[in-house]
Amino acid sequence: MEKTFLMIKPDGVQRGLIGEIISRFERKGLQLQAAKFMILSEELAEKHYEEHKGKSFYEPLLSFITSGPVFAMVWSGDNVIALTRALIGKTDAIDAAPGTIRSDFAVHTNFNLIHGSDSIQNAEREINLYFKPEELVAFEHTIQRWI
Ligand code: IDP
Ligand code: MG
Repeated sequence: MEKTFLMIKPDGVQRGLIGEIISRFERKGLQLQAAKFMILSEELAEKHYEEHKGKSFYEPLLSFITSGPVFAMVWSGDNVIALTRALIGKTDAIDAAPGTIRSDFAVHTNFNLIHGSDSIQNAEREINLYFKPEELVAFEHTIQRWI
């Protein structure tokens, strides 16, 4: 099954939205594989956002993402990357469709609550940045046959 890396950013943690956000993925029928509550080092933040190096928002993004704890997760499911990106909504809250996480809770692009991988390659890269293979929990998610 496809896997993705999702991370509730420091604003989501500070605003008390961990439970609200995770419940949306649970109710969708996706499967949690790993989770970690942590503060990103400068080094990890740079690796995570290396594709944005040089852009105007890169430096502020690094200080923001390392400014407090994040909740990093791996989720799996059929089409989990596209499905979670759809539940998260567009980067800018103004463009995010109503009912998405960013539309429901975010106001500014730089405080958009959650990160989600955008491709299979990036998902694999990001999962490996944050988790060791043995930290992914293999188990039978018994409701899968109803989803
Ligand atoms: P995504 O999170 O929707 O995949 P990306 O384009 O990959 O969006 O950008 C990564 C993160 O960088 C965004 O989630 C947001 O926090 C920040 N960001 C992107 N564009 C801007 C911008 O124009 N202003 C401020 N922050 C931005
Ligand atoms: Mg992105």
